[in-house]
Amino acid sequence: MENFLLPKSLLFNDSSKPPIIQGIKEWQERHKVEDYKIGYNRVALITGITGQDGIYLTAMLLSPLFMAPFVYQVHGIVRKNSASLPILINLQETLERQQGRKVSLTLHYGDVTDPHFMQQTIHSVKPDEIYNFAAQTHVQHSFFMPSHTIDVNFKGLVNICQAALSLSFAYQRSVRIFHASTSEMFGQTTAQQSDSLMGESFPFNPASPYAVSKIASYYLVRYYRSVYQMRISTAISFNHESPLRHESFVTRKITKGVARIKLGIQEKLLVGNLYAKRDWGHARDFVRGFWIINNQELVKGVRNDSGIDSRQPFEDYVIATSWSMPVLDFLQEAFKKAGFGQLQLMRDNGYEQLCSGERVLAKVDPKFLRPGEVPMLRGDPSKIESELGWKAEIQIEGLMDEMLEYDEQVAKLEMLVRERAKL
Ligand code: F7E
Repeated sequence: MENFLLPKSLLFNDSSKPPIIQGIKEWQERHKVEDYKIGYNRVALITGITGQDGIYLTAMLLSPLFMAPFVYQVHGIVRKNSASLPILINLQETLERQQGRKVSLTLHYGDVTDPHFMQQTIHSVKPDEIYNFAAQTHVQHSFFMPSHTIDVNFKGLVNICQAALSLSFAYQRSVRIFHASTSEMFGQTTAQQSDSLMGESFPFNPASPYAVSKIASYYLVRYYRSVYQMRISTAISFNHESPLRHESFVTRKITKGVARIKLGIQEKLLVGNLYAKRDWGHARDFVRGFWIINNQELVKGVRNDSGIDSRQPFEDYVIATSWSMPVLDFLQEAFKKAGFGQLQLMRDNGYEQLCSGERVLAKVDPKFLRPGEVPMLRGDPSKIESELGWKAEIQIEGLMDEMLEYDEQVAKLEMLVRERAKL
């Protein structure tokens, strides 16, 4: 039971090792590159470590068979009231049991919005790599909390960059910084654009305070890179999900709801816009891409079988699967996989509802409709595929299966707890 909260995809083993990391080892042997030139012992600082991406990246960096020849010490910034901390602790204990030794994970309690805290933490940890995931990431919440969204998402990054800059002046240490950007920056497309895949040069047209905050941060990354030659870059990530996705996002809300409805502990799902299309990938694939982007000069050197050219400015990359699906299809497919038949879409009081025979399984509730919606997002990952050798390995089918299986286990546990409470 103690491994219960950890999805299968969270365990990174040798057999799933990406060719590029294997390639680094072979390249190093062929060119007799010594460890100290690349720095195989790395210190990583992850902000937002208890979120989905923070947990997946921690699991990856602390899996030595997967990451070899790199050995990581991971530091994470945690807000005092983070609800996902038990999953991270469970991960740490599981890795330590598997590896038969302590893994190096240190948590720092604080917040990226506090410049003093960030300065002090970055100067004491002296990271080689920073991954900035700390953000108010919920698009709908950003309509109700625009100032908070812009504070966390933009000022948080300013504080990180200023602290990293002062570290580099004080100790002549350059830190690589990865910042998480988003496809929401592309926003609403025109009729002519609506069929195009969205690549790095696709125009921005934000439709929420969240998207605006991320566009400001995107330009901040470019500013630090061009003015201070910082090794900072960003991934324009399309939606990425997993069993650890928070249930306020639509895929997890659906898989969790479907599992609970199947077991009879929930009557129906209340959802918003069923026609928005999203390019849904797996968080496990995305964190692999984040590491590759943050090590892009090394990865390019290995792929070209040349040296490492650290004078090249860092670049930004889109990460996506290039395949998209409407929310309605995800919803119907999830119910079908859970064994519900005769699915049909009906209307009640002007809103859609999904029924199985007579039974209403899901219903549109206007409170989940957004003041500004992004109807369609589909990314073009060709630049990261051709330049850095990244490719999505898990498709939507595998993602949905894993999420449904996990949520069925969670729902069974919930039933057990309810039964015990009755005793
Ligand atoms: O919504 C529609 C909703 O909240 C997806 C974040 O990681 O990805 C995520 O943002 C779509 C939208 O994700 C419900 O209107 C329908 O069209 O799962 P979501 P998101 O807004 O796309 C981007 C790339 C980010 O960067 C963000 O940080 O689904 N939808 N019914 C619903 N959405 C929610 N949340 N709940 C519903 O009931």
